[in-house]
Amino acid sequence: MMILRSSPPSPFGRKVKIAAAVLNLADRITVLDTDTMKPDEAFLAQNALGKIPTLVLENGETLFDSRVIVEYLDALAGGGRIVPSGWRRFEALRLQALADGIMDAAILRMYEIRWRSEERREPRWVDHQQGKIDRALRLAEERHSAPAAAIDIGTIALACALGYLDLRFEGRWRERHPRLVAFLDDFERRVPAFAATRVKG
Ligand SMILES: N[C@@H](CCC(=O)N[C@@H](CS)C(=O)NCC(=O)O)C(=O)O
Repeated sequence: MMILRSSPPSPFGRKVKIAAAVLNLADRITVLDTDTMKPDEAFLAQNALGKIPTLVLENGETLFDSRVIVEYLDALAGGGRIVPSGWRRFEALRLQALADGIMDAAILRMYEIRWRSEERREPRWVDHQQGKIDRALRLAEERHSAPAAAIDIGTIALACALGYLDLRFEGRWRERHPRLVAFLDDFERRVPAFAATRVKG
């Protein structure tokens, strides 16, 4: 069995869980809940960065980050399943990078609240991160919101980014991005693992 160190709300962990389900590999992975704020020694030995998701292989090797893990799972499933080849590979990886960027900025906003007392928070920093989220959502609404032709690593990552905004920011993105709402509804219908990995606030 492979071990996935993750936690239920992690959008990057969710990306790996959905990828594993789509590739029919979920039953080869045990998920071990990991608290990155109180990392245990074994976890820090597995990933010096102390970040989730981290995948521990059967031979003891560890893989991180989520992008490397999904590439590995795709290869394990025969290759070219959720990471396409040719130009489509770069389109999918670019969409994944955009969605990961939304998640990074949203997580930094959360950490500002989690790690800093109210009087030490920096509104300009929060606005700087929110600007990234707003621009990326606008681009995704314009260019990447058609119902996914294929379920690949780009559309899986986009669904996870939107799901994280639902979880942490009360789904405020929905008001201005009707095409992304339709994209996510369609994704959820086609990928049961999306609903199966949803956590409530
Ligand atoms: N680029 C990484 C980002 C992973 C990430 O930011 N994980 C967060 C939780 S969702 C984390 O581990 N944070 C703990 C920390 O930064 O110390 C990936 O794709 O896996």
